[in-house]
Amino acid sequence: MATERTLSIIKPDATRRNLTGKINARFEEAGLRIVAQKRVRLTKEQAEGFYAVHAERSFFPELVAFMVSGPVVVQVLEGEGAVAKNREIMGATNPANAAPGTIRADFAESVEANSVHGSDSLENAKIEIAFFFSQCEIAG
Ligand code: RTP
Ligand code: MG
Repeated sequence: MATERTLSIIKPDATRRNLTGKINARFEEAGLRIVAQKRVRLTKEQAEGFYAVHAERSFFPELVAFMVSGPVVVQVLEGEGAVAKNREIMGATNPANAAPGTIRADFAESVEANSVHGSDSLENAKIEIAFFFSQCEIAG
Protein backbone atom coordinates (compact mmCIF):
# COMPACT_ATOMS: atom_id res chain seq x y z
CA MET A 1 0.00 0.00 0.00
CA ALA A 2 1.19 3.51 -0.78
CA THR A 3 2.37 6.10 1.70
CA GLU A 4 -0.44 8.59 2.24
CA ARG A 5 -1.11 11.73 4.24
CA THR A 6 -4.36 12.44 6.06
CA LEU A 7 -5.70 15.40 8.04
CA SER A 8 -6.49 14.80 11.69
CA ILE A 9 -8.10 17.16 14.20
CA ILE A 10 -8.06 16.63 17.95
CA LYS A 11 -11.38 18.25 18.82
CA PRO A 12 -12.22 20.69 21.70
CA ASP A 13 -13.62 17.99 24.01
CA ALA A 14 -10.24 16.24 23.90
CA THR A 15 -7.98 19.30 24.23
CA ARG A 16 -10.13 20.42 27.18
CA ARG A 17 -9.44 17.10 28.95
CA ASN A 18 -5.68 17.26 28.15
CA LEU A 19 -5.83 14.15 25.94
CA THR A 20 -3.57 15.37 23.11
CA GLY A 21 -0.59 13.27 24.19
CA LYS A 22 -2.63 10.11 24.75
CA ILE A 23 -4.29 10.45 21.34
CA ASN A 24 -0.97 11.17 19.60
CA ALA A 25 0.46 8.03 21.21
CA ARG A 26 -2.29 5.99 19.53
CA PHE A 27 -1.28 7.39 16.13
CA GLU A 28 2.43 6.77 16.67
CA GLU A 29 1.91 3.26 18.08
CA ALA A 30 -0.06 2.42 14.91
CA GLY A 31 2.87 3.54 12.74
CA LEU A 32 1.48 6.91 11.70
CA ARG A 33 3.99 9.78 11.76
CA ILE A 34 2.88 13.26 12.85
CA VAL A 35 4.52 15.30 10.07
CA ALA A 36 2.76 18.60 10.89
CA GLN A 37 0.88 19.84 13.94
CA LYS A 38 -0.48 23.09 15.35
CA ARG A 39 -2.89 24.12 18.10
CA VAL A 40 -5.39 26.69 16.88
CA ARG A 41 -8.69 28.26 17.85
CA LEU A 42 -10.98 28.02 14.81
CA THR A 43 -13.12 30.99 13.84
CA LYS A 44 -16.80 30.40 13.05
CA GLU A 45 -16.01 31.01 9.38
CA GLN A 46 -13.19 28.44 9.38
CA ALA A 47 -15.35 25.80 11.10
CA GLU A 48 -18.22 26.45 8.66
CA GLY A 49 -15.83 26.26 5.71
CA PHE A 50 -14.17 23.07 6.91
CA TYR A 51 -17.50 21.30 7.46
CA ALA A 52 -19.28 22.90 4.44
CA VAL A 53 -20.18 19.40 3.19
CA HIS A 54 -22.50 19.10 6.21
CA ALA A 55 -24.08 22.59 5.80
CA GLU A 56 -27.58 21.19 5.15
CA ARG A 57 -27.51 18.69 8.02
CA SER A 58 -29.65 19.37 11.11
CA PHE A 59 -26.61 19.09 13.41
CA PHE A 60 -24.52 21.66 11.45
CA PRO A 61 -25.06 24.72 13.74
CA GLU A 62 -24.29 22.63 16.82
CA LEU A 63 -21.24 21.09 15.16
CA VAL A 64 -19.84 24.52 14.29
CA ALA A 65 -20.53 25.82 17.83
CA PHE A 66 -18.75 22.78 19.27
CA MET A 67 -15.71 23.14 16.99
CA VAL A 68 -15.19 26.78 18.08
CA SER A 69 -15.84 26.05 21.77
CA GLY A 70 -12.13 25.55 22.51
CA PRO A 71 -8.74 25.03 20.91
CA VAL A 72 -8.17 22.17 18.47
CA VAL A 73 -4.95 20.48 17.37
CA VAL A 74 -4.78 20.13 13.58
CA GLN A 75 -2.23 17.68 12.27
CA VAL A 76 -1.03 15.79 9.23
CA LEU A 77 -0.49 12.06 9.72
CA GLU A 78 1.69 10.12 7.28
CA GLY A 79 2.06 6.40 6.74
CA GLU A 80 1.06 3.30 4.77
CA GLY A 81 -2.62 3.65 3.88
CA ALA A 82 -2.86 6.53 6.37
CA VAL A 83 -6.43 7.58 5.46
CA ALA A 84 -8.04 4.19 6.18
CA LYS A 85 -5.66 3.37 9.02
CA ASN A 86 -6.56 6.59 10.84
CA ARG A 87 -10.30 5.96 10.39
CA GLU A 88 -9.74 2.51 11.89
CA ILE A 89 -7.86 3.87 14.92
CA MET A 90 -10.55 6.56 15.42
CA GLY A 91 -13.52 4.18 15.45
CA ALA A 92 -17.14 4.85 14.47
CA THR A 93 -18.57 8.40 14.61
CA ASN A 94 -20.87 7.46 17.51
CA PRO A 95 -18.73 6.16 20.40
CA ALA A 96 -21.56 3.78 21.32
CA ASN A 97 -20.81 1.96 18.04
CA ALA A 98 -17.02 2.33 18.11
CA ALA A 99 -14.93 -0.85 18.38
CA PRO A 100 -13.15 -1.45 21.72
CA GLY A 101 -9.67 0.04 21.83
CA THR A 102 -10.42 2.82 19.33
CA ILE A 103 -9.91 6.48 20.24
CA ARG A 104 -13.62 7.25 20.17
CA ALA A 105 -14.55 4.16 22.21
CA ASP A 106 -12.00 5.12 24.85
CA PHE A 107 -12.24 8.94 24.90
CA ALA A 108 -15.33 10.35 23.10
CA GLU A 109 -18.09 11.95 25.16
CA SER A 110 -20.91 11.79 22.57
CA VAL A 111 -21.64 11.47 18.83
CA GLU A 112 -20.77 15.17 18.50
CA ALA A 113 -17.97 15.53 21.06
CA ASN A 114 -16.16 12.53 19.60
CA SER A 115 -12.56 13.70 20.21
CA VAL A 116 -11.10 13.38 16.70
CA HIS A 117 -11.68 14.09 13.03
CA GLY A 118 -10.01 12.19 10.20
CA SER A 119 -10.25 12.68 6.43
CA ASP A 120 -12.58 10.12 4.83
CA SER A 121 -10.79 9.77 1.46
CA LEU A 122 -7.42 10.52 -0.10
CA GLU A 123 -9.05 13.19 -2.26
CA ASN A 124 -10.59 14.93 0.77
CA ALA A 125 -7.34 14.53 2.71
CA LYS A 126 -5.52 16.64 0.10
CA ILE A 127 -8.20 19.35 0.28
CA GLU A 128 -8.31 19.33 4.10
CA ILE A 129 -4.49 19.41 4.49
CA ALA A 130 -4.34 22.40 2.13
CA PHE A 131 -7.09 24.08 4.20
CA PHE A 132 -4.79 24.23 7.25
CA PHE A 133 -1.18 23.83 6.14
CA SER A 134 1.18 25.32 3.58
CA GLN A 135 3.81 23.10 1.97
CA CYS A 136 6.62 24.49 4.13
CA GLU A 137 4.78 23.62 7.38
CA ILE A 138 4.90 19.87 6.65
CA ALA A 139 8.12 17.93 7.29
CA GLY A 140 7.87 14.28 6.29
P1 RTP B 1 -15.32 13.55 11.19
O1 RTP B 1 -15.73 14.10 9.84
O2 RTP B 1 -15.32 14.59 12.28
O3 RTP B 1 -14.04 12.79 11.12
O4 RTP B 1 -16.38 12.47 11.66
P2 RTP B 1 -17.10 11.37 10.80
O5 RTP B 1 -16.58 11.36 9.38
O6 RTP B 1 -16.99 10.09 11.57
O7 RTP B 1 -18.59 11.86 10.85
P3 RTP B 1 -19.37 12.85 9.86
O8 RTP B 1 -20.61 12.13 9.41
O9 RTP B 1 -18.45 13.40 8.82
O10 RTP B 1 -19.83 14.00 10.85
C1 RTP B 1 -18.94 15.04 11.18
C2 RTP B 1 -19.04 15.35 12.65
O11 RTP B 1 -20.30 15.91 12.95
C3 RTP B 1 -20.68 15.55 14.27
N1 RTP B 1 -21.95 14.84 14.22
N2 RTP B 1 -22.95 15.09 15.02
N3 RTP B 1 -25.45 15.11 16.33
C4 RTP B 1 -25.22 14.22 15.37
O12 RTP B 1 -26.04 13.39 15.05
C5 RTP B 1 -23.93 14.25 14.68
N4 RTP B 1 -23.56 13.49 13.68
C6 RTP B 1 -22.30 13.86 13.38
C7 RTP B 1 -19.58 14.67 14.84
O13 RTP B 1 -18.65 15.51 15.56
C8 RTP B 1 -18.94 14.13 13.58
O14 RTP B 1 -17.64 13.68 13.83
MG1 MG C 1 -16.47 13.08 8.18
